[in-house]
Amino acid sequence: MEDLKFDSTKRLAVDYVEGILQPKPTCDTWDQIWNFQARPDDLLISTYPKAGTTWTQEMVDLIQNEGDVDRSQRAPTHERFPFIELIIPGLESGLEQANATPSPRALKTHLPIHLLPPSFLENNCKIIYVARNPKDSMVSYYHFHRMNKGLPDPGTWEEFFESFLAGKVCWGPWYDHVKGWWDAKDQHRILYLFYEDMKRNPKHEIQKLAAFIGKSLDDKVLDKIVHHTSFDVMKQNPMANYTSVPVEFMNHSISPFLRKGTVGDWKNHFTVAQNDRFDEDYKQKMADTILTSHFQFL
Ligand code: PPS
Repeated sequence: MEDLKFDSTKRLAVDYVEGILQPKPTCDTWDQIWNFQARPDDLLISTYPKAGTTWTQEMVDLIQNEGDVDRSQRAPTHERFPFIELIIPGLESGLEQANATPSPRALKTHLPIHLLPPSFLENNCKIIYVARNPKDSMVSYYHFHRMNKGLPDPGTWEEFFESFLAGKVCWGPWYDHVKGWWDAKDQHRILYLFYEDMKRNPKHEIQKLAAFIGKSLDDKVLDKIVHHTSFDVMKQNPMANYTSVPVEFMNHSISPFLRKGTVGDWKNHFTVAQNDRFDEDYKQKMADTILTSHFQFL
């Protein structure tokens, strides 16, 4: 870690790429990210931050490896799935990692669809998108900012609440993100899943993922994958819980990466006034989509 250029006592600065807030190193490398060359057999997992990306990655890896748990523990999540737009000075970038990975690759992004490198859609890559209800996403993102030096200081909960509603958080407004990917899903090979469905019936969602990936798995393997991707088991798995990331970057004693893993934790954070304000704003921003019927949190 000696040649690390990232000063972990400070947080990364942020800037904008086409109106979307991003960590500054991502903005500075934007041309390369935009020109990233996807390969036709790439599988991309795309989410707004904190939607259940890591959970889905673990499911996908175990599906691809037919439930082989030892194989899924070959490396931490962030090495098994290069995060294409993640640039941390002094560390191997997501682009470098992806370019060095042999096919077939499984990759991660949080980019809104209009910032997705065009080669993914040009190559008709399979894409898995996961959405989580915005109230729980906001709460999870707040705690993640607290423990992760790669993101700005979130300020108080009240301040972060306002930033989230204004879309002034990294990767931009939740609303445009989920709607943009939803609108694209029928024109491209996009499987659109929901965190709440994964909680309610993980086996069913794993079956959907397996069918999309093109793997036929027997019931015993499916049950094994359900078990190994449960919150409690993943929380203890150092290859899936981000504890392999140096504490200078992610401090799990402030807030663990696998924090609660529940639906409805927003009720422990939102005041009545915040909830009213959120619902009013949500109604306006989501008036033009049927996607709202999937978020039963109100
Ligand atoms: S990131 O940083 O954007 O990639 O984070 P992401 O993985 O998308 O989201 C982290 C939240 O997902 C929860 N999580 C899970 N929930 C249920 N079951 C399992 N197995 C699981 N694994 C991760 C994780 O706890 C974060 O949510 P919160 O609400 O903060 O607990």
